[in-house]
Amino acid sequence: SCTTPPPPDINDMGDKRHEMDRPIVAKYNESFNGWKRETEILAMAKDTLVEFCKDDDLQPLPDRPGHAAWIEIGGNPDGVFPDTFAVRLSQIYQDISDGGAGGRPGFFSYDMTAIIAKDTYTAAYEAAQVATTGAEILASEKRRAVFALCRPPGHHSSEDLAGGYCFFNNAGIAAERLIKHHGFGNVVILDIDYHHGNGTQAIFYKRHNPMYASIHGDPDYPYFWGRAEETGEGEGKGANVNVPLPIGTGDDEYLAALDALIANHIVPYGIQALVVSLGVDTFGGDPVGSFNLTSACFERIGERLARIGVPTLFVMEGGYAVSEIGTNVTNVLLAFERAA
Ligand code: OKP
Ligand code: ZN
Repeated sequence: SCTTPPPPDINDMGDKRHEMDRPIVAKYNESFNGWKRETEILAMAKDTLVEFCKDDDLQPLPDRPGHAAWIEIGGNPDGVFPDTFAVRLSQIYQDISDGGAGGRPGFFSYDMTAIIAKDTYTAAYEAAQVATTGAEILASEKRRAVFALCRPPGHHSSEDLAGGYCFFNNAGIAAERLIKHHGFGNVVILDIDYHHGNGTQAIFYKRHNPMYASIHGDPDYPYFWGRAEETGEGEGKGANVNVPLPIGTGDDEYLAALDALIANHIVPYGIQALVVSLGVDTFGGDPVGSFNLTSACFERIGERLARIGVPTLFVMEGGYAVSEIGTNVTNVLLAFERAA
């Protein structure tokens, strides 16, 4: 059955971000191919923000409807959400200005779960900044791994569409940073959130670098994306890999699928850096996801990611079993460090 949890309280997170400035949880001294064997945990690292990714294709649209613009045209100040989605438009309507208070937000979103409240833009922007900072630290300080603790998440958002609690594609922006600013070839965005990252797939569908690879529940949200037949287009052909697994999937089947994905696609691709879209809503007790992974399984996942053997940026996505989310995330990271 489908229970809808309350959306993440973005304004609350905004208030807490200053208290969570960059705790470093683990350090190792040995080196890894000249890279520091150290995972740095970033949480809304406001004081260390680096310039936002300048690449045109990943910039948020300047006229994406914000909260202030919504109020100006008579929208409800409690939150921006559409009453119409501008799908299958005739050529006559190609501009956001054709929508009123209910129509404009529908031009840049595809569902009702990416509501924009007063401080949403700031929170989403800073989450993208945290991911970018993570990419910077990974590359310029040559870390073995960095964890960017981003909320709101990003993988359902493409360049110009918000949805699924996502506004800016944090992992995509970070991957682009590694490629365009640090010269990485063959970056893989491995999406282990329970849900298919349709936004990330869309952004990179026609590109060979980065590869997008996802293991996700099917059939489930976002419903119209994520089948195995979606393998990329043009230069991107073969660099999009979807592994849909049935509702109820447990540890053994999940790990077998992950092993196969790594061995058959990620290693042969010639991976040079890994960006993990780290959702832990695959956990059995998660109220939104419907897999059955145990907390111990997240350690097995961390070990496998470490054995890929490349610089790794973890970017937080989903995870809604609030009392277990900390254990499940740190299980991935600590097992990664032990195996690295
Ligand atoms: C965001 B992320 C449940 C509906 C849930 C939205 C899910 C967004 C998940 N019946 N709809 O990938 O964790
Ligand atoms: Zn998810």
